[in-house]
Amino acid sequence: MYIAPEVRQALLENRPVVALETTIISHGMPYPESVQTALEVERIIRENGAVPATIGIIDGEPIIGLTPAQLDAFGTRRGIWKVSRRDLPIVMAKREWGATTVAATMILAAQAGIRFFVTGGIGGVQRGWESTLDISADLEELARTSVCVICAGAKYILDIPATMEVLETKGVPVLGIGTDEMPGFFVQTTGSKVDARCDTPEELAQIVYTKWQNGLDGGILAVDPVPAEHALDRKIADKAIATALKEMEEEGIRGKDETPFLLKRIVELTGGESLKANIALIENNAADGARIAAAYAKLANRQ
Ligand code: PSU
Ligand code: MN
Repeated sequence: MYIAPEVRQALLENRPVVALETTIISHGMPYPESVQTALEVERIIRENGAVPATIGIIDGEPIIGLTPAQLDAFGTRRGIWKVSRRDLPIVMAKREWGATTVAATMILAAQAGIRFFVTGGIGGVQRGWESTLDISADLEELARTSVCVICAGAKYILDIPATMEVLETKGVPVLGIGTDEMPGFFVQTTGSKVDARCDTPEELAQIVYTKWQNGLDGGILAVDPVPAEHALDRKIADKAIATALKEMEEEGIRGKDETPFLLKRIVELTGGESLKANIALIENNAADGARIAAAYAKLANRQ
């Protein structure tokens, strides 16, 4: 593992650091918006008092804190693996390039000593899980790895009530950032309640700190709805999603290819509106994540 000097220094001095993933760059958004957004998100994290550390695997080596040139390569290079927990040893041993999902980014962040991680949305329980058992590895990782993930919820095309049940079973607190409801990625609400609402970064950081301070290992999910002015119109979203799901079925797309396929088709079918929502929500999450990490550092450094 290679940790960029700026990130290493911040960790040594117990200053706030926020991890970022690369799957969203390589498989979640079109180029060049993918890389432009990645750079903007890093800027917002700095502006709000933390050091950004985008994580990816280059020639088999996990890199904690990619340079702008490396970020660009994650947007343009072909054949980059989408890496979740099970893929990590394969990509590392084969010395391949890997874009890390929420699960893999959590693992590498925790190994580097980073406790906060900002992304767009997490994977969850897919509809039809009763027959396919398609449940994102992101949920299992939240159960076992002590990182707080700040995002805009999970796509509401997933089975959200089932996703919330899995999070409950696995003991993952779901904290609403200024909201009582689980947001649905590019829409603001899903009808499922969060476990607690937090109206300030300090309030949220206090719960995170209390969990880990008391031996309750494992992840925490902090969710903030997409800003209202960028939320997708539900009717337009529903129509695009129905079409994309039908095409996915017809083309026989399965497993790890599902989420990238759906995200790409929904961008096309909404005439780019879902991409605008995706960019707005991750930028919003970046500000939250940096502030929460900074509030946590204050608590942790008191001792
Ligand atoms: N959901 C989104 N955008 C994304 C992803 C999920 O709205 O970019 C990415 C994340 O990297 C997440 C992964 O960890 O997809 C989940 O993939 P799967 O559903 O195959 O577990
Ligand atoms: Mn899946």
